[in-house]
Amino acid sequence: MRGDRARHSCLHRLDDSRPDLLLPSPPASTPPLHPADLTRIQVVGEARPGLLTALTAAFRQLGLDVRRSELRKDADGSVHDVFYVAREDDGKALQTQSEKDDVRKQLLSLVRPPPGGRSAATLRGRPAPRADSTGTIVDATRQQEALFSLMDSYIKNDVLSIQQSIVNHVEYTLARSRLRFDDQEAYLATAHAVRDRLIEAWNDTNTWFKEEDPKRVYYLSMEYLQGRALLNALYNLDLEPNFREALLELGYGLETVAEREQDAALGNGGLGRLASCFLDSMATLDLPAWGYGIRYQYGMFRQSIVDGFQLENPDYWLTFGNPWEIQRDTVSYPVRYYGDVEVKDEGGRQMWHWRAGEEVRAVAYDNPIPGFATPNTINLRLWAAKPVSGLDLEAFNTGDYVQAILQRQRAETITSVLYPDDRTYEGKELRLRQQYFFTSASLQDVIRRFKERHSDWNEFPEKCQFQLNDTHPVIAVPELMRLLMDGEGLGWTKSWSIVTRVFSYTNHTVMPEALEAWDVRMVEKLLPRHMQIIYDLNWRFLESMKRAGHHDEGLLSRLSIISERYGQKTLHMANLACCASHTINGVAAIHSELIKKTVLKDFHTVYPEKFQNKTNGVTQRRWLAFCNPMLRELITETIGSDAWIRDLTAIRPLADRADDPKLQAKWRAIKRSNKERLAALVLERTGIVVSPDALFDVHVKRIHEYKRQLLNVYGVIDRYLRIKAGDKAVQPRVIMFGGKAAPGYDMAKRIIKLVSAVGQVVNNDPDVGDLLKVVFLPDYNVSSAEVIIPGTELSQHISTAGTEASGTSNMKFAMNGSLIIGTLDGATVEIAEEIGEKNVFLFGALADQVPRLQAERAGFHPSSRFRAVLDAVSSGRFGWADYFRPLVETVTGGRDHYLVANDFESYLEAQARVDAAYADEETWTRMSILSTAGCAKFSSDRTISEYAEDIWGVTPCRRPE
Ligand code: NBG
Repeated sequence: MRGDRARHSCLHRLDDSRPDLLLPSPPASTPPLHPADLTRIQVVGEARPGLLTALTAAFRQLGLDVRRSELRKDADGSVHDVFYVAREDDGKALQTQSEKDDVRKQLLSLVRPPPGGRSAATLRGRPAPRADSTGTIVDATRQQEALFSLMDSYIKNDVLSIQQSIVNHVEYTLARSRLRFDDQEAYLATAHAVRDRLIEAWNDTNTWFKEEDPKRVYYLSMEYLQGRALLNALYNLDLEPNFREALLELGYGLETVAEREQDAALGNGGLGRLASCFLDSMATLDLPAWGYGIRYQYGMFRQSIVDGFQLENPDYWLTFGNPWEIQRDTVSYPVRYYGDVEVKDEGGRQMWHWRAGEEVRAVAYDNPIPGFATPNTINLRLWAAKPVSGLDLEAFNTGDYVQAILQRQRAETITSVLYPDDRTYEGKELRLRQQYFFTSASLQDVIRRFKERHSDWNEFPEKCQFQLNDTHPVIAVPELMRLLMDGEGLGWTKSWSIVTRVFSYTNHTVMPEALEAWDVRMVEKLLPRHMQIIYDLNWRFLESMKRAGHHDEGLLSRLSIISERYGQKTLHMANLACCASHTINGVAAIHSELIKKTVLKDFHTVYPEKFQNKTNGVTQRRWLAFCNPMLRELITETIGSDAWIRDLTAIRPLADRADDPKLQAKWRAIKRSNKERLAALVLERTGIVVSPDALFDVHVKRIHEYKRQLLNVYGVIDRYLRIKAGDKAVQPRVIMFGGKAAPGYDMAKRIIKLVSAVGQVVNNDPDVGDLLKVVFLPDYNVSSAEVIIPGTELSQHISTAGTEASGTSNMKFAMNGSLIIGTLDGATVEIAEEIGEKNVFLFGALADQVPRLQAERAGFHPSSRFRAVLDAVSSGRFGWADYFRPLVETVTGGRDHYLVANDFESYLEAQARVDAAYADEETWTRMSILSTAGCAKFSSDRTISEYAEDIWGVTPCRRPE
């Protein structure tokens, strides 16, 4: 049961001055039972993977403590297992017949008859007489067995057992002395101890899925922004208190140890983090789901700020090894590139043979993803590229041995680095190689799994669904066609009918430049067979459109998967996705409507029924319950239940208490304490001292013009100018920025420099003091977000309306009681609906006004305040006037595509409302409580349930506990 603390004893300190010198002592609270008090249960049945864990779980559920077991597996595939059990509570054996029947029934449901054809296992409790080996129960009372140990059940989770796991890993995994290990080693050993427990759950879940063979969903994503795993796993497995205590007694703080973990940053931003939240929800909801992706050796670059400029440092996150993954050398598939295609007549049928020019192997690395309050742990399978085994003798024989080795090594570069551009698309061959690499390996893996149980391909769509996370994995479409036709020998029609029933596509942006498109010549060279399939597919698709009555040439050419301009052909992945997918979705209501009118308009014309909305969500576990433990306790105490951690709709009643002064006081105290933690982070990362008395105003996300960090910094300058002009009545504020700029994104980098330069001036101006501080927090990532978000009072989501598909940090901030200043864009629209517009500081042009305002911007006259801000920048008040010139020019002279000047006045006015509200503690706290209470909709559990129901048609598959 959750929350049940296992009994424990501990490792004693021999000498307090040497906290690392430890000696085990026997468990205190396990009374040594006389064997006569035990019941002997014998199980005879067919051996199968997971049987033992299922049996031990069943014992646990029945309240029976297995004190000893003897396990035997025979060559004929049968097991003869004997368990000696006692009641957990009073230690007595099974007393009544009905108790025994219960146990018998439960265990029998898990056992199949042994292969020899004998009847199913018979189970009887004491005091049945000991029987022969036919599988009946033997009375243990007459057995004189003094010493016994528990073997082959789940690893125990009492504090002592945990300590032993940790110390064992120090010695046997890390090969360090158990008497001396540092924080880093403590982390690694702890992680391994958790991993052992995860693997049990993960193995059993996979076995269960295999046995049940449900319809499964596979999430295909180039990015996963997992962040740290340790605390999340401990909370999800309900092991946090015992691990905390175990470590404490060993002399280590859980938080300190957890801090040593490197973020797994295999993603750029929102899209990758969404994939990670989805995995958490899929596991928690018991869905038979797996994630597939790439095991990059270098994740998202680490950002440092030197003299106000962004520097990119490589993130070689695997330096100290990664305890969370399981390398599976035996799970590997060939992935091929280049070469040519030959067509042969085979039995009157044309068969295509791709003679590839290069082959690499995709090797699986499995990452267990535990669900919360469920025994299920699902899998994130990431692929790494390795050279093919076996030597290319020809190359080696030509004499250039070293060159031949280097050539082989090239394979590994495929998965070496994550592309750090989140939106701008560059047609780099390596990226297409990556996309093909992971989708091909994933499809081969799924097909292998399918074929283990099935031979009828018609069943494939009933067993396998694939979600395409943006256009990145869309090359999976022709790859599945190829695998079915060239690999499995299916015809075109049948293959296409399968393909169109298994894929669905999520669009994450309306920016046309982010929709991937490839130079056909490049694809032809890299994947010649796929390009053939795409040509064929496109021709058939356009013919089908004509048959369906679409004859408009313009429409047909816009639908075409391949376009041609000035003799150059381009392959449009979004078109391919739309034509093959049974469902297409946007990620917030406004976004799903917009794509129908803009980037996917033509597909909406021809396939209106394919379009859906699935508003994004975030996992309230990582993003509220775990990163904000004090607020978790307060919420639970206030509404009298922690059910909201599993079902966020249960948080709604919190709203009824928003005016309660006692709750408000506690609410404020928690925010205060989280602000202090954030202030400490600011000091550590920037050397800037900020006062927790000021309003903490935060703008963290990727730096992008459409996200309008420029609007914020111009607002900061206006505030500074007002203070300088003598307006000292302003609300003291700390304004923090954070986020990475794509390395080649010049404007974004200039914005970072401008923030730093403004901070330099403002923070050192004695006229300003604590009235205003401006901070650029370097290296924003998942784990810093876990500190920043709980400590924030106001967060900014101020993209030009219609440009942010959804946003997900808006949800995280609101959950943590941060108020939002924002435009009616992305999911902020729905957040405002849920928590009430008057509890959100909304401003700016609406999405449907934006196109007109953009068209009219040549005639727009900015306000005098806006002009004063630009003058300050241009005149060099913050230095670097030349470097900042493009930042001024981009919002003047009729350019200002993102309407910074247009929205400026309205933004300042909203900020003035913020100041006024903040001055009234009660109003502010009330709004803050209502923000948290209003977030029920924004759990990724809700989002994933909708995908499961409306798109994938998959249902939960929970393994028995
Ligand atoms: C991003 C959007 C966000 C959205 C996330 C997750 C890309 C291409 N898109 O608004 O910009 O929240 O996807 O859907 O990264």
